[in-house]
Amino acid sequence: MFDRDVETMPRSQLRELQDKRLRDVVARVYDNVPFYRKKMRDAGLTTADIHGVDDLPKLPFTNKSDLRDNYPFGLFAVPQDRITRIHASSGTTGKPTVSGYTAYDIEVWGELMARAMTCAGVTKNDIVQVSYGYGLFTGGLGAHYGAERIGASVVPASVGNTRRQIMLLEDFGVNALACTPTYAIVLGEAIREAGIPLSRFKLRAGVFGAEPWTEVQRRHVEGLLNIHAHDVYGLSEVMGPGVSIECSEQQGMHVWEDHFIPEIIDPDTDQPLPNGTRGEIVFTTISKEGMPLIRYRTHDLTVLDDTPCPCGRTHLRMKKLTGRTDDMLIIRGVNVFPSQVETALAGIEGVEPQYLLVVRREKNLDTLEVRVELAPSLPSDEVRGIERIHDAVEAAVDSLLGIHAEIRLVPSGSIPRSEGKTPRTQDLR
Ligand code: DLL
Repeated sequence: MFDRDVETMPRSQLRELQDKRLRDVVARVYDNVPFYRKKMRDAGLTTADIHGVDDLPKLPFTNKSDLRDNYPFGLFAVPQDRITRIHASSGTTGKPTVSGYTAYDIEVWGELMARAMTCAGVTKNDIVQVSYGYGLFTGGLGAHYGAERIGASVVPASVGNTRRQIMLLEDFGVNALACTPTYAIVLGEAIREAGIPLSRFKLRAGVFGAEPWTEVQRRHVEGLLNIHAHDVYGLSEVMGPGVSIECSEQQGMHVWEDHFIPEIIDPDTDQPLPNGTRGEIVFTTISKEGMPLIRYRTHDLTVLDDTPCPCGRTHLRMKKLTGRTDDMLIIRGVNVFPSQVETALAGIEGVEPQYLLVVRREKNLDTLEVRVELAPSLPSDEVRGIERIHDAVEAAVDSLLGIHAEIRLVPSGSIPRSEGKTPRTQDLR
Protein backbone atom coordinates (compact mmCIF):
# COMPACT_ATOMS: atom_id res chain seq x y z
CA MET A 1 0.00 0.00 0.00
CA PHE A 2 1.12 3.56 -0.59
CA ASP A 3 -0.16 4.87 2.75
CA ARG A 4 -1.11 1.92 4.93
CA ASP A 5 -2.29 3.96 7.92
CA VAL A 6 -4.81 5.91 5.89
CA GLU A 7 -5.82 3.11 3.53
CA THR A 8 -6.62 0.75 6.42
CA MET A 9 -8.00 3.37 8.81
CA PRO A 10 -10.84 1.96 10.93
CA ARG A 11 -14.16 3.15 9.54
CA SER A 12 -15.13 4.93 12.77
CA GLN A 13 -11.97 7.00 12.56
CA LEU A 14 -12.53 7.64 8.86
CA ARG A 15 -16.02 8.92 9.72
CA GLU A 16 -14.63 11.34 12.32
CA LEU A 17 -12.19 12.69 9.75
CA GLN A 18 -15.00 13.08 7.19
CA ASP A 19 -17.21 14.89 9.73
CA LYS A 20 -14.44 17.35 10.51
CA ARG A 21 -13.43 17.93 6.90
CA LEU A 22 -17.04 18.33 5.79
CA ARG A 23 -17.66 21.05 8.40
CA ASP A 24 -14.50 22.72 7.22
CA VAL A 25 -15.30 22.65 3.49
CA VAL A 26 -18.86 23.85 4.04
CA ALA A 27 -17.53 26.84 6.00
CA ARG A 28 -14.99 27.57 3.25
CA VAL A 29 -17.48 27.53 0.39
CA TYR A 30 -20.04 29.50 2.42
CA ASP A 31 -17.49 32.21 3.11
CA ASN A 32 -15.80 32.31 -0.30
CA VAL A 33 -18.22 31.22 -3.04
CA PRO A 34 -21.33 33.38 -3.54
CA PHE A 35 -23.02 30.51 -5.43
CA TYR A 36 -22.88 28.16 -2.44
CA ARG A 37 -23.76 30.87 0.08
CA LYS A 38 -26.90 31.72 -1.89
CA LYS A 39 -27.86 28.08 -2.34
CA MET A 40 -27.49 27.37 1.36
CA ARG A 41 -29.40 30.51 2.34
CA ASP A 42 -32.19 29.63 -0.09
CA ALA A 43 -32.40 26.23 1.62
CA GLY A 44 -32.57 27.95 5.01
CA LEU A 45 -29.18 26.61 6.07
CA THR A 46 -26.19 28.11 7.81
CA THR A 47 -22.85 26.45 8.42
CA ALA A 48 -23.99 25.69 11.98
CA ASP A 49 -26.57 23.22 10.59
CA ILE A 50 -23.88 20.93 9.20
CA HIS A 51 -22.24 18.89 11.96
CA GLY A 52 -21.10 15.96 9.88
CA VAL A 53 -21.85 13.34 7.23
CA ASP A 54 -25.34 12.66 8.62
CA ASP A 55 -26.32 16.21 7.69
CA LEU A 56 -25.15 15.86 4.09
CA PRO A 57 -28.65 15.19 2.66
CA LYS A 58 -29.73 18.64 3.92
CA LEU A 59 -27.33 20.32 1.49
CA PRO A 60 -28.45 21.18 -2.06
CA PHE A 61 -26.93 19.32 -5.02
CA THR A 62 -24.45 20.88 -7.44
CA ASN A 63 -25.01 20.19 -11.13
CA LYS A 64 -22.90 20.45 -14.24
CA SER A 65 -25.19 23.31 -15.28
CA ASP A 66 -24.08 25.22 -12.17
CA LEU A 67 -20.50 24.94 -13.38
CA ARG A 68 -21.59 26.19 -16.77
CA ASP A 69 -23.56 29.10 -15.29
CA ASN A 70 -20.49 30.12 -13.30
CA TYR A 71 -18.08 29.62 -16.21
CA PRO A 72 -15.17 29.88 -16.12
CA PHE A 73 -13.95 30.58 -12.56
CA GLY A 74 -17.11 31.41 -10.58
CA LEU A 75 -16.89 28.36 -8.31
CA PHE A 76 -13.25 28.85 -7.30
CA ALA A 77 -12.97 29.20 -3.54
CA VAL A 78 -9.55 30.84 -3.39
CA PRO A 79 -8.09 33.99 -5.00
CA GLN A 80 -6.64 33.55 -8.48
CA ASP A 81 -3.05 33.82 -7.23
CA ARG A 82 -3.49 30.55 -5.34
CA ILE A 83 -4.68 28.61 -8.43
CA THR A 84 -1.73 26.81 -9.96
CA ARG A 85 -3.47 24.60 -12.55
CA ILE A 86 -6.61 24.68 -14.65
CA HIS A 87 -8.08 21.63 -16.40
CA ALA A 88 -11.25 21.32 -18.42
CA SER A 89 -13.45 18.77 -20.13
CA SER A 90 -16.02 19.18 -22.88
CA GLY A 91 -19.53 20.22 -21.90
CA THR A 92 -23.01 20.49 -23.35
CA THR A 93 -22.70 23.89 -24.98
CA GLY A 94 -19.27 23.69 -26.50
CA LYS A 95 -17.95 25.53 -23.44
CA PRO A 96 -15.81 23.23 -21.31
CA THR A 97 -16.32 22.38 -17.66
CA VAL A 98 -13.47 24.00 -15.78
CA SER A 99 -11.62 22.80 -12.71
CA GLY A 100 -9.07 24.82 -10.71
CA TYR A 101 -6.39 23.42 -8.43
CA THR A 102 -4.14 24.92 -5.75
CA ALA A 103 -0.64 23.57 -5.19
CA TYR A 104 -2.08 21.51 -2.31
CA ASP A 105 -4.81 20.06 -4.58
CA ILE A 106 -2.18 18.96 -7.10
CA GLU A 107 -0.20 17.36 -4.28
CA VAL A 108 -3.26 15.46 -3.02
CA TRP A 109 -4.11 14.35 -6.57
CA GLY A 110 -0.59 12.98 -7.04
CA GLU A 111 -0.87 11.17 -3.72
CA LEU A 112 -4.27 9.62 -4.54
CA MET A 113 -3.07 8.52 -7.97
CA ALA A 114 0.01 7.07 -6.27
CA ARG A 115 -2.29 5.09 -3.96
CA ALA A 116 -4.28 4.04 -7.04
CA MET A 117 -1.27 2.86 -9.01
CA THR A 118 0.07 1.03 -5.96
CA CYS A 119 -3.30 -0.76 -5.84
CA ALA A 120 -2.53 -1.90 -9.38
CA GLY A 121 0.84 -3.22 -8.22
CA VAL A 122 3.09 -0.41 -9.51
CA THR A 123 6.31 0.11 -7.51
CA LYS A 124 9.22 2.52 -7.70
CA ASN A 125 11.20 -0.07 -9.62
CA ASP A 126 8.72 -0.03 -12.47
CA ILE A 127 8.59 1.80 -15.79
CA VAL A 128 5.15 3.27 -16.44
CA GLN A 129 3.98 4.33 -19.90
CA VAL A 130 1.28 7.00 -19.74
CA SER A 131 -0.73 6.80 -22.95
CA TYR A 132 -3.64 8.95 -21.82
CA GLY A 133 -3.84 12.34 -23.53
CA TYR A 134 -1.79 15.10 -21.94
CA GLY A 135 -3.47 18.49 -21.93
CA LEU A 136 -6.70 19.93 -20.60
CA PHE A 137 -7.92 16.33 -20.19
CA THR A 138 -6.90 15.10 -16.73
CA GLY A 139 -5.84 11.57 -17.74
CA GLY A 140 -2.25 12.22 -18.85
CA LEU A 141 -1.04 14.54 -16.12
CA GLY A 142 -3.01 12.70 -13.43
CA ALA A 143 -1.39 9.36 -14.16
CA HIS A 144 1.97 11.06 -14.69
CA TYR A 145 2.06 12.70 -11.25
CA GLY A 146 0.87 9.52 -9.55
CA ALA A 147 3.57 7.34 -11.08
CA GLU A 148 6.20 9.98 -10.37
CA ARG A 149 5.06 10.20 -6.75
CA ILE A 150 5.65 6.48 -6.34
CA GLY A 151 9.13 7.01 -7.73
CA ALA A 152 8.54 4.95 -10.86
CA SER A 153 10.11 5.93 -14.20
CA VAL A 154 7.46 7.66 -16.26
CA VAL A 155 7.28 7.50 -20.05
CA PRO A 156 4.95 10.38 -21.05
CA ALA A 157 3.95 8.84 -24.40
CA SER A 158 0.50 10.53 -24.59
CA VAL A 159 -1.98 9.19 -27.17
CA GLY A 160 -1.54 8.16 -30.79
CA ASN A 161 1.19 6.72 -33.02
CA THR A 162 0.50 3.11 -32.11
CA ARG A 163 3.66 1.73 -33.73
CA ARG A 164 5.87 4.01 -31.72
CA GLN A 165 3.91 3.20 -28.54
CA ILE A 166 4.59 -0.51 -29.10
CA MET A 167 8.27 0.14 -29.78
CA LEU A 168 8.57 2.02 -26.48
CA LEU A 169 6.70 -0.70 -24.57
CA GLU A 170 9.11 -3.30 -25.94
CA ASP A 171 12.43 -1.44 -26.00
CA PHE A 172 12.05 0.23 -22.59
CA GLY A 173 10.73 -2.91 -20.91
CA VAL A 174 7.64 -1.04 -19.69
CA ASN A 175 5.94 -2.73 -16.69
CA ALA A 176 2.70 -0.77 -16.43
CA LEU A 177 0.49 0.91 -19.00
CA ALA A 178 -1.99 3.70 -18.25
CA CYS A 179 -4.51 4.51 -21.01
CA THR A 180 -8.15 4.07 -21.93
CA PRO A 181 -9.30 0.44 -22.16
CA THR A 182 -10.11 0.99 -25.84
CA TYR A 183 -6.59 2.11 -26.57
CA ALA A 184 -5.12 -0.78 -24.58
CA ILE A 185 -7.06 -3.15 -26.85
CA VAL A 186 -5.86 -1.30 -29.94
CA LEU A 187 -2.26 -1.69 -28.74
CA GLY A 188 -2.78 -5.37 -27.86
CA GLU A 189 -4.30 -6.22 -31.22
CA ALA A 190 -1.61 -4.32 -33.10
CA ILE A 191 1.04 -6.33 -31.24
CA ARG A 192 -0.75 -9.55 -32.15
CA GLU A 193 -1.13 -8.53 -35.80
CA ALA A 194 2.54 -7.60 -36.01
CA GLY A 195 3.33 -11.09 -34.68
CA ILE A 196 5.53 -9.82 -31.84
CA PRO A 197 5.71 -12.50 -29.14
CA LEU A 198 4.48 -11.33 -25.71
CA SER A 199 7.68 -12.73 -24.18
CA ARG A 200 9.45 -9.64 -25.52
CA PHE A 201 7.40 -7.40 -23.20
CA LYS A 202 7.66 -6.92 -19.44
CA LEU A 203 4.13 -5.58 -19.02
CA ARG A 204 2.41 -6.61 -15.80
CA ALA A 205 -0.29 -4.06 -14.98
CA GLY A 206 -2.81 -1.84 -16.71
CA VAL A 207 -4.48 1.24 -15.21
CA PHE A 208 -7.44 1.75 -17.50
CA GLY A 209 -10.37 4.15 -17.25
CA ALA A 210 -12.05 7.34 -18.47
CA GLU A 211 -14.78 5.36 -20.28
CA PRO A 212 -17.06 2.42 -19.55
CA TRP A 213 -15.71 -1.06 -20.23
CA THR A 214 -17.00 -4.50 -19.47
CA GLU A 215 -15.65 -7.69 -17.88
CA VAL A 216 -15.50 -9.16 -21.39
CA GLN A 217 -13.22 -6.36 -22.50
CA ARG A 218 -11.15 -6.84 -19.37
CA ARG A 219 -10.53 -10.50 -20.15
CA HIS A 220 -9.78 -9.63 -23.77
CA VAL A 221 -7.17 -7.01 -22.93
CA GLU A 222 -5.65 -9.10 -20.12
CA GLY A 223 -5.10 -11.88 -22.62
CA LEU A 224 -3.80 -9.62 -25.37
CA LEU A 225 -1.19 -7.96 -23.17
CA ASN A 226 -0.67 -10.64 -20.50
CA ILE A 227 -1.43 -8.22 -17.66
CA HIS A 228 -3.77 -7.53 -14.75
CA ALA A 229 -6.11 -4.76 -15.90
CA HIS A 230 -7.35 -2.39 -13.18
CA ASP A 231 -10.35 -0.12 -13.58
CA VAL A 232 -9.70 3.49 -12.51
CA TYR A 233 -12.42 6.10 -12.18
CA GLY A 234 -12.55 9.83 -11.86
CA LEU A 235 -13.92 13.00 -13.35
CA SER A 236 -12.23 16.30 -13.97
CA GLU A 237 -14.68 18.35 -11.91
CA VAL A 238 -14.00 16.25 -8.81
CA MET A 239 -10.24 15.86 -9.40
CA GLY A 240 -9.41 13.69 -12.41
CA PRO A 241 -8.40 10.01 -12.46
CA GLY A 242 -7.84 8.38 -9.09
CA VAL A 243 -11.09 9.15 -7.29
CA SER A 244 -11.39 5.36 -7.10
CA ILE A 245 -9.43 2.31 -8.27
CA GLU A 246 -9.56 -1.47 -8.19
CA CYS A 247 -7.12 -3.30 -5.93
CA SER A 248 -5.73 -6.77 -6.69
CA GLU A 249 -9.15 -8.30 -5.88
CA GLN A 250 -10.65 -6.53 -8.95
CA GLN A 251 -14.03 -6.45 -7.19
CA GLY A 252 -15.00 -2.79 -7.29
CA MET A 253 -13.02 0.42 -6.98
CA HIS A 254 -11.96 1.78 -3.58
CA VAL A 255 -13.13 5.39 -3.19
CA TRP A 256 -10.58 7.46 -1.21
CA GLU A 257 -13.00 8.43 1.49
CA ASP A 258 -10.60 10.64 3.41
CA HIS A 259 -10.96 13.09 0.49
CA PHE A 260 -14.35 12.32 -1.07
CA ILE A 261 -17.73 11.42 0.40
CA PRO A 262 -19.71 9.30 -2.06
CA GLU A 263 -23.49 8.96 -1.88
CA ILE A 264 -25.89 6.99 -4.04
CA ILE A 265 -29.16 8.68 -4.89
CA ASP A 266 -32.23 7.78 -6.88
CA PRO A 267 -31.81 9.96 -10.00
CA ASP A 268 -35.57 10.37 -10.33
CA THR A 269 -36.54 11.24 -6.74
CA ASP A 270 -33.13 12.65 -5.71
CA GLN A 271 -33.42 10.70 -2.45
CA PRO A 272 -30.39 8.94 -0.90
CA LEU A 273 -30.33 5.17 -1.37
CA PRO A 274 -28.70 2.62 0.96
CA ASN A 275 -25.38 1.00 0.08
CA GLY A 276 -25.86 -2.01 -2.16
CA THR A 277 -28.53 -0.28 -4.25
CA ARG A 278 -27.89 0.89 -7.80
CA GLY A 279 -28.24 4.61 -8.40
CA GLU A 280 -26.43 7.79 -9.35
CA ILE A 281 -23.17 8.45 -7.55
CA VAL A 282 -22.78 11.91 -6.02
CA PHE A 283 -19.50 13.24 -4.61
CA THR A 284 -18.61 15.84 -2.02
CA THR A 285 -14.93 16.82 -2.06
CA ILE A 286 -13.82 17.43 1.52
CA SER A 287 -10.19 18.47 1.13
CA LYS A 288 -10.11 20.42 -2.13
CA GLU A 289 -9.15 24.09 -1.88
CA GLY A 290 -9.35 25.41 -5.46
CA MET A 291 -12.82 24.28 -6.46
CA PRO A 292 -14.55 22.22 -3.77
CA LEU A 293 -17.80 20.57 -4.85
CA ILE A 294 -20.75 19.90 -2.60
CA ARG A 295 -22.96 16.94 -3.54
CA TYR A 296 -21.90 16.97 -7.19
CA ARG A 297 -24.22 15.02 -9.50
CA THR A 298 -22.06 12.81 -11.72
CA HIS A 299 -24.90 11.13 -13.66
CA ASP A 300 -22.84 7.92 -13.40
CA LEU A 301 -24.75 4.82 -12.32
CA THR A 302 -23.18 2.37 -9.88
CA VAL A 303 -23.52 0.55 -6.53
CA LEU A 304 -21.57 1.23 -3.33
CA ASP A 305 -20.22 -1.82 -1.54
CA ASP A 306 -19.23 -1.39 2.11
CA THR A 307 -18.44 -5.04 2.80
CA PRO A 308 -14.84 -5.63 3.95
CA CYS A 309 -12.31 -6.14 1.15
CA PRO A 310 -9.82 -9.00 1.48
CA CYS A 311 -7.03 -6.58 0.53
CA GLY A 312 -7.36 -4.93 3.94
CA ARG A 313 -8.27 -1.47 2.72
CA THR A 314 -11.22 -0.07 4.64
CA HIS A 315 -12.37 2.50 2.06
CA LEU A 316 -15.61 1.32 0.48
CA ARG A 317 -15.86 0.28 -3.14
CA MET A 318 -17.97 1.34 -6.10
CA LYS A 319 -18.87 -1.30 -8.67
CA LYS A 320 -18.00 -1.01 -12.34
CA LEU A 321 -20.13 1.71 -13.90
CA THR A 322 -23.20 0.51 -15.73
CA GLY A 323 -24.20 3.65 -17.57
CA ARG A 324 -25.19 7.25 -17.21
CA THR A 325 -28.45 8.96 -16.38
CA ASP A 326 -28.01 11.56 -19.06
CA ASP A 327 -27.31 11.22 -22.72
CA MET A 328 -23.58 11.89 -22.73
CA LEU A 329 -21.66 9.56 -25.02
CA ILE A 330 -18.00 8.81 -24.54
CA ILE A 331 -16.41 8.36 -27.95
CA ARG A 332 -12.69 7.60 -28.04
CA GLY A 333 -12.40 9.08 -24.57
CA VAL A 334 -14.08 12.35 -25.58
CA ASN A 335 -17.34 13.36 -23.91
CA VAL A 336 -19.96 14.06 -26.57
CA PHE A 337 -23.43 15.41 -25.93
CA PRO A 338 -26.07 15.21 -28.67
CA SER A 339 -27.00 18.80 -27.95
CA GLN A 340 -23.54 19.85 -29.18
CA VAL A 341 -24.54 18.64 -32.65
CA GLU A 342 -27.68 20.74 -32.43
CA THR A 343 -25.52 23.76 -31.63
CA ALA A 344 -23.26 22.96 -34.58
CA LEU A 345 -26.20 22.75 -36.99
CA ALA A 346 -27.62 26.09 -35.95
CA GLY A 347 -26.79 28.64 -38.60
CA ILE A 348 -26.05 26.19 -41.40
CA GLU A 349 -28.43 26.79 -44.24
CA GLY A 350 -30.09 23.86 -45.96
CA VAL A 351 -30.32 21.49 -42.95
CA GLU A 352 -33.00 20.82 -40.37
CA PRO A 353 -32.31 20.42 -36.66
CA GLN A 354 -33.23 16.74 -37.02
CA TYR A 355 -30.26 14.54 -36.35
CA LEU A 356 -29.11 11.20 -34.98
CA LEU A 357 -25.73 10.18 -33.62
CA VAL A 358 -24.79 6.60 -34.46
CA VAL A 359 -21.81 5.19 -32.57
CA ARG A 360 -20.17 1.95 -33.63
CA ARG A 361 -17.09 0.06 -32.66
CA GLU A 362 -15.03 -0.94 -35.71
CA LYS A 363 -11.76 -2.77 -35.18
CA ASN A 364 -11.99 -1.74 -31.52
CA LEU A 365 -12.17 1.94 -32.35
CA ASP A 366 -15.26 4.01 -31.75
CA THR A 367 -16.68 5.67 -34.84
CA LEU A 368 -19.32 8.36 -34.97
CA GLU A 369 -21.78 8.93 -37.77
CA VAL A 370 -23.98 11.99 -37.63
CA ARG A 371 -27.15 11.77 -39.70
CA VAL A 372 -28.67 15.12 -40.53
CA GLU A 373 -31.84 15.89 -42.45
CA LEU A 374 -31.74 18.18 -45.45
CA ALA A 375 -34.27 20.98 -45.55
CA PRO A 376 -37.38 19.90 -47.50
CA SER A 377 -37.14 22.91 -49.79
CA LEU A 378 -33.78 21.80 -51.12
CA PRO A 379 -33.85 20.29 -54.62
CA SER A 380 -32.04 16.98 -54.18
CA ASP A 381 -30.46 17.15 -57.65
CA GLU A 382 -28.43 20.15 -56.68
CA VAL A 383 -25.26 18.14 -56.19
CA ARG A 384 -22.81 20.95 -55.64
CA GLY A 385 -25.09 22.65 -53.14
CA ILE A 386 -25.36 19.41 -51.18
CA GLU A 387 -21.62 18.95 -51.20
CA ARG A 388 -21.22 22.42 -49.78
CA ILE A 389 -23.72 21.70 -47.01
CA HIS A 390 -21.97 18.43 -46.23
CA ASP A 391 -18.64 20.17 -45.83
CA ALA A 392 -20.10 22.95 -43.70
CA VAL A 393 -21.79 20.45 -41.35
CA GLU A 394 -18.62 18.36 -41.15
CA ALA A 395 -16.45 21.33 -40.25
CA ALA A 396 -18.91 22.64 -37.64
CA VAL A 397 -19.46 19.25 -36.00
CA ASP A 398 -15.76 18.33 -35.94
CA SER A 399 -14.72 21.61 -34.40
CA LEU A 400 -17.43 21.65 -31.75
CA LEU A 401 -17.08 18.00 -30.76
CA GLY A 402 -13.33 17.82 -31.00
CA ILE A 403 -13.45 14.45 -32.80
CA HIS A 404 -14.09 13.50 -36.40
CA ALA A 405 -17.61 12.48 -37.38
CA GLU A 406 -18.80 11.02 -40.65
CA ILE A 407 -21.70 13.13 -41.91
CA ARG A 408 -24.63 11.54 -43.72
CA LEU A 409 -27.20 13.91 -45.17
CA VAL A 410 -30.60 12.22 -45.38
CA PRO A 411 -33.93 13.29 -46.93
CA SER A 412 -36.25 15.45 -44.90
CA GLY A 413 -38.54 13.44 -42.61
CA SER A 414 -36.47 10.26 -42.72
CA ILE A 415 -35.20 10.31 -39.13
CA PRO A 416 -37.83 8.67 -36.92
CA ARG A 417 -39.69 10.96 -34.53
CA SER A 418 -41.23 9.77 -31.34
CA GLU A 419 -44.03 11.17 -29.22
CA GLY A 420 -41.98 11.30 -26.08
CA LYS A 421 -38.31 12.11 -26.00
CA THR A 422 -36.78 11.76 -29.44
CA PRO A 423 -33.80 9.43 -29.24
CA ARG A 424 -30.80 11.35 -30.50
CA THR A 425 -28.30 8.55 -30.13
CA GLN A 426 -27.89 4.99 -31.29
CA ASP A 427 -25.03 3.34 -29.47
CA LEU A 428 -24.26 0.13 -31.35
CA ARG A 429 -21.04 -0.68 -29.43
O1 DLL B 1 -12.28 10.76 -17.70
C1 DLL B 1 -10.91 11.30 -15.80
C2 DLL B 1 -10.18 10.02 -15.97
C3 DLL B 1 -9.03 9.97 -16.73
C4 DLL B 1 -10.61 8.86 -15.33
C5 DLL B 1 -8.33 8.78 -16.85
C6 DLL B 1 -9.91 7.68 -15.44
C7 DLL B 1 -8.77 7.63 -16.21
P1 DLL B 1 -13.73 13.37 -17.60
O2 DLL B 1 -13.17 13.57 -18.94
O3 DLL B 1 -14.24 14.55 -16.84
O4 DLL B 1 -12.66 12.75 -16.64
O5 DLL B 1 -14.89 12.29 -17.74
C8 DLL B 1 -15.56 11.81 -16.61
O6 DLL B 1 -15.92 9.66 -17.65
O7 DLL B 1 -18.25 10.91 -15.24
C9 DLL B 1 -17.64 8.77 -16.30
O8 DLL B 1 -18.85 8.89 -16.99
C10 DLL B 1 -16.53 8.43 -17.29
N1 DLL B 1 -15.54 7.55 -16.65
C11 DLL B 1 -14.38 7.88 -16.07
N2 DLL B 1 -13.74 6.77 -15.60
C12 DLL B 1 -14.55 5.71 -15.88
C13 DLL B 1 -14.49 4.30 -15.65
C14 DLL B 1 -12.01 11.55 -16.83
N3 DLL B 1 -13.46 3.73 -15.05
C15 DLL B 1 -16.56 10.75 -16.97
N4 DLL B 1 -15.53 3.55 -16.07
C16 DLL B 1 -17.20 10.12 -15.76
C17 DLL B 1 -16.60 4.10 -16.69
C18 DLL B 1 -15.71 6.23 -16.55
N5 DLL B 1 -16.72 5.42 -16.95
